[in-house]
Amino acid sequence: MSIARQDPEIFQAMEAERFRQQEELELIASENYVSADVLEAMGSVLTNKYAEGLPGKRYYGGCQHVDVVEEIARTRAIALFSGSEGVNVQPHSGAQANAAVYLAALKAGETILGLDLSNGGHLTHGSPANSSGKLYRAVHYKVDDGGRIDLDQVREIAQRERPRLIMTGASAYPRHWDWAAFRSIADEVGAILVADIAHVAGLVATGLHPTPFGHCDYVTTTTHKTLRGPRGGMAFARADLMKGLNSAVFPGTQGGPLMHVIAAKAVAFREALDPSFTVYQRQVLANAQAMATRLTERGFRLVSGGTDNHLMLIDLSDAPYSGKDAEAVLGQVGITVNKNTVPNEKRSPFVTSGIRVGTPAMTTRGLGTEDAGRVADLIADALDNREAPSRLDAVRAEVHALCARHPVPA
Ligand code: DSN
Repeated sequence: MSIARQDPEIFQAMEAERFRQQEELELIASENYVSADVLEAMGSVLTNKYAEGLPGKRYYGGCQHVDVVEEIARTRAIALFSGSEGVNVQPHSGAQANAAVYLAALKAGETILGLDLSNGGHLTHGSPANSSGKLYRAVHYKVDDGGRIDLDQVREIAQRERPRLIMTGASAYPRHWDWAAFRSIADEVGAILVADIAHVAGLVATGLHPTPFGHCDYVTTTTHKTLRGPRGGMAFARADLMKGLNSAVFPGTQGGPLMHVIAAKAVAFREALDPSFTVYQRQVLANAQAMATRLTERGFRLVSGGTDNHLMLIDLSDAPYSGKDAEAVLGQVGITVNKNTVPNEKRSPFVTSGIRVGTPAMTTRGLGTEDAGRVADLIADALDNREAPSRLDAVRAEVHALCARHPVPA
């Protein structure tokens, strides 16, 4: 690597990050490890190319090869999600995909109804801090006391507020989405229905989570969470809505597409079409079940009492420490999680009363259900002994040994 000689500061930071990823147990639910092939595509000469427009209709010359790449990416994305009709693979992120859908579907000031941020929703689903909450009038539904989406409440809010668009999907929701029920609510009030499946895309693609296709007008996702591709996004739409969506991506919200990332998306989609990807996703779910069971046995309360997907939320509202404290303690023993708000949150988003734990990354490095139960014990041991340095040292040693037995694949 010539960066090592030419730019040692950057090289050292990159190597330190490589080491961190190898030495620590990654339980952030939205992260994963890509394959060497995906990395190779991202580090390719395709980054040199401007290709504004779509395959066959570009604003630049010399696009004949990147056209092939983008066409393959689109074809594979459609093949991956049964029932999908059209896709734009250019969004640089999930946030960009959502911004493009809003631009395509809404006029400024129209109402969107999405899941409340502190109840597991996403900033781009109408938070006042995000353009979705500034350009549009945002109203929100919440989860019920059992931590599940209350469809009667959604219907009641929808009938009162008459949203032009209903957003579904979440950043921190451990249960299945009932898109058929949301479709009927959207139809009752004449709303457009959108699913943001960023978290569960890999599960949806493999039939292990209900699919929004056939129910939703638009579907957005990131490509780097359970889908295990490069950092990026994409947006699907019904065939008749694709022209508007394509213009909303470019020139509406983005300039030139990142062709190296689109190549990496295509490579990841090929991997996800392989039967081994379904085996992987099944293990992601089995590991989440094993962790949820063991954490509960160890006395932790999980929002909604468990999980149907790849993540769980540990509710620390009654604990003598915050989500921020828990994140820091687990960081000390080499377990990476993120603090997270929980329903009825009393603390600020910088402190929080919960942590979010997910299994996609640990499953990619080969940990199985027995390991997942043990990881839950290590989390519990660390939090229960957060003020006992020697106990934390012992947990850290076991985490390092576990990581050494399961190297990061790429
Ligand atoms: N930041 C992502 C997550 O962690 O869920 C959502 O965009």
